[in-house]
Amino acid sequence: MGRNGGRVHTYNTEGLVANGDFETAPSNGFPSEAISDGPTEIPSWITKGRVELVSSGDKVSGGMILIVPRGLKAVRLGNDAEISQELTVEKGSTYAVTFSAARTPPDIVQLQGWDPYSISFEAEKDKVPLIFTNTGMEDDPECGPIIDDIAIKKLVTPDQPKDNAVVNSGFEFGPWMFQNVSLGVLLPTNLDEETSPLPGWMVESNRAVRYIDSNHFAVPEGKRAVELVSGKEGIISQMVETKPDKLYCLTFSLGHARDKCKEPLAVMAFAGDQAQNYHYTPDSNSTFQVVSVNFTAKAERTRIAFYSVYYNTRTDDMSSLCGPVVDDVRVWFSGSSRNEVLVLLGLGPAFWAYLIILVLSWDL
Ligand SMILES: [Ca+2]
Repeated sequence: MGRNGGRVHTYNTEGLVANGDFETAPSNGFPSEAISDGPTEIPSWITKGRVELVSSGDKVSGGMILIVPRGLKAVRLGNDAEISQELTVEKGSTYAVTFSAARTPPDIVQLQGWDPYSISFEAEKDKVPLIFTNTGMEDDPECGPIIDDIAIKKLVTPDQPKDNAVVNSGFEFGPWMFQNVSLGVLLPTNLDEETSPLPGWMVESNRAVRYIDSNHFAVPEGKRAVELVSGKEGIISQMVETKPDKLYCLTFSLGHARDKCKEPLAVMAFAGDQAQNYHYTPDSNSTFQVVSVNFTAKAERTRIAFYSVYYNTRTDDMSSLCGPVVDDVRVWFSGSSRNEVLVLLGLGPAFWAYLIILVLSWDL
């Protein structure tokens, strides 16, 4: 780890940044419950303004007891306060930063007051500052945001398979997720079009979608999927390569995350000249169904996009946002034999491999 006196580069590539969970004790110990007047020392971080280390179990505004997602400590940023540290990265690579944030008093509309988020950036230098600033001006300085669990992951864009025009079709490539955090990660609107915490995909609306894992949610394929939690305001999309005037087939898994989300669940799917909504009506033994849409491409690139038709909430608290799950998105050239493709799709996902080989051979 470069502690032997040599100048060994330690790249931040995956996992917590230095003291990203704020559990490292300052040199003179953690401050006592009484708020000290002096600046708080937080190992590995540079602080500006009123930054406090808070502890799980502390009383926060409104008499609520603070619960920290992992470990015992987190930081609260007062008005205009800031924490920063320098990350060592690889110039030209894209990274996602995952962090948990809560507002005090906890907003009951949010899940348990805490939500993990992820944003992405392309490294323009080998050293980049990571800065969290509270730009809010609260009347009560105790109402500043609390931040915890800051992690980084270098993003890799997967190779595109020959039989599918969709990049990262199963959402398996994405931001860092903590194994024991059960809330998924919210992906807000992309800061710029070029980078996304979900390689290949864009969150192009003003509300977030949730990236979920199979440890805590029902996921149709692999270990990751996307839950559309913000109705029409949470849109994921991708531009896929197509040939104009050719017939294509879009298929995707439409599922229930098994997170007590109140039905009905439905997605609106867009592909080329098609825009249709699909209700979740699976077989009794499954948490998802496979939906297919035939469309004609109009250009060299075709936008495929999904949003939730409804604004769903969980049945247990009637306030936490949830929604339909989308996974395993595929687009392929379906030649001219539209009817034959439809018949084969009716046989279900077990025949995927067969179907794809068949379509490719038509293409030849
Ligand atoms: Ca998946």
